[in-house]
Amino acid sequence: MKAREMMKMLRLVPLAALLAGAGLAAQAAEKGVTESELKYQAGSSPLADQPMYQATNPKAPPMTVAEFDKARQVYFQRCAGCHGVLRKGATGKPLTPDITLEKGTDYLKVFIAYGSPAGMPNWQTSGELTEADVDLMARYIQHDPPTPPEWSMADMKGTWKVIVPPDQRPKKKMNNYNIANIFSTTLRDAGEVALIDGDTKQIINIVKTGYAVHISRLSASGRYLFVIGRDARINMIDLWMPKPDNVAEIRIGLEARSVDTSKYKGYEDKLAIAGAYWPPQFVIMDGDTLEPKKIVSTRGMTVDTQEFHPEPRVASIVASHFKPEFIVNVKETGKSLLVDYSDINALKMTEIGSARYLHDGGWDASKRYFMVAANNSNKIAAIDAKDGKLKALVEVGKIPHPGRGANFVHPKHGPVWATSHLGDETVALISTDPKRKNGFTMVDSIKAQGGGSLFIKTHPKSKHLYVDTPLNPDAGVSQSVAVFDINNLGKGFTVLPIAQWADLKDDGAKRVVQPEYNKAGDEVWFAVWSAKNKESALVVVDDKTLKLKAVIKDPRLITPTGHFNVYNTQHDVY
Ligand code: DHE
Repeated sequence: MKAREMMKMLRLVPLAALLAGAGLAAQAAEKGVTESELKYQAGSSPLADQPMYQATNPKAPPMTVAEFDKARQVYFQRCAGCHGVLRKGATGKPLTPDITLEKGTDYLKVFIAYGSPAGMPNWQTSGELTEADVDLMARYIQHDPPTPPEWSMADMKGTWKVIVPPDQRPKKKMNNYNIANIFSTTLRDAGEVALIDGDTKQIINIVKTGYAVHISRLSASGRYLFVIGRDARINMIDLWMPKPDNVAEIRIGLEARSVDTSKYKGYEDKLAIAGAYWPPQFVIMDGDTLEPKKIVSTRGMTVDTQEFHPEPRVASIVASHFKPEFIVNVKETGKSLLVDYSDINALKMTEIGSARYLHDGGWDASKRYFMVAANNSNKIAAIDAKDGKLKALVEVGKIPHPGRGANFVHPKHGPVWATSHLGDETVALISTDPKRKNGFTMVDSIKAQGGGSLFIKTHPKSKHLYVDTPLNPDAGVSQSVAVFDINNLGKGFTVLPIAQWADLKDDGAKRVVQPEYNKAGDEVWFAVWSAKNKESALVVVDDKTLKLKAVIKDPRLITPTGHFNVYNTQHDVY
């Protein structure tokens, strides 16, 4: 390794980390980001278990097959989330051999061991990887990246199961549940969802779903619940059954996060759509059975530098209320695809470029504008679903992360849509009134508890705005939630000690995550999320009094994260 380059690099590594082998938290603080933020993107990928061919680069340090295999697994468990499956870079830097060979093993080892101020975790000094692992990884990334297999129509059909065919399903609702107020709660590390009766707070059923299940969405009618796991498995649950359960399932790829269903008049419950992280593609399915109908690749050119990207992951997907269209937001290319599903054999797509990397988002109150976070650009793109155009690209705080965001009427600015941020403590309010002079600009930015926020929520019947901070490194902040009075935002916020109210027996992380209203809009539910071997709970708050209303505990509630009220999710109420 060139001495000058090594010296330059060492200056980048925080001194404290080099001297003391500082923990992830200390280094994260020096980098101005939270510890959890560093880890957030680096969640384990199900691709670690896929067979892949070893690609040997003769210029790279040699590796045995066993070493290559081990390194590949570590890569997909720890690194692929930021650096990409093919190492072309995403929130992390590209790590293709043209770059890594030039750097050499010693240089790469220092980076992996100690991290970098740009956000790379210090894998060795934090104790997550051994010195031998670091050496292995430094050699691995100098070889050509192995490519996971594609996932074709035949692969999809091979995993497709219609557990209860449509003609054998109930003809009417066969239970006494108030379906509109059921909550589907993600039990992340159990690979299940809990269906909870929002009225009685009793668990109706625990349904087996995909690995590290991610989100739930509803069919237009509210009868079917669609759940997608990180392993790209979709489960379709019929809420009309005496005990709601799976009626169909399919794997649409090897890794995924998003699913939705057709909502436009005349197409209710007709189609479903899911987007994959790998392979980079989306698939349109039959809304009754999940039979795959059409696969579309998202590989293509990036919005800004207009370079080919081989693995643009599909982030959020939403169904338009204005046209028979799905809005498919593609991360690495920074493009929103308006997919006209009225004739899937002559598929028409409008491509709207905005900024990288598109992630999550939600409708404004009129449901005309889809507000999607371009989290690496610190911007929100407003996609006009009626005119099929980019309405605006609004500069907000650091790493916006809205979930679906929050809509309310601001006393001075009128209708606004709000997002909180992973990277700072602010909440950005964007005017969504196209008639106002400052429409589609950030009209205010208020301060909540801190960075590490993932979700924000309000309800048309509520005067409160809730902001979570589950990834804040301070336990006092990650275990509580901030509540604002939307008629008096300047007054500051009240802190609700949600985790303390849960009164859990273990000393788990107790991260308070994702406020979600009940149908009536008078209760707010929170997950108190601890590791899978620790007790977790759901906490229900009375929205009027901000007092504790109920704690739902059950040994089956393992790692609850997101929860989705049927009515609010079905009708995009947030
Ligand atoms: Fe999520 C939504 C991707 C980590 C809980 N998450 C989404 C969406 C995407 C996404 C693309 C939007 C789907 C849509 O609207 O169609 N999430 C990712 C990741 O790539 C990331 C960063 C890392 C990973 O490995 O998965 C990630 N997400 C997390 C978590 O760590 C969370 C907190 C816990 C968990 O269950 O894994 C988490 N993500 C959620 C939730 C939503 C979500 C609860 C739905 C929010 C909503 O209100 O709709």
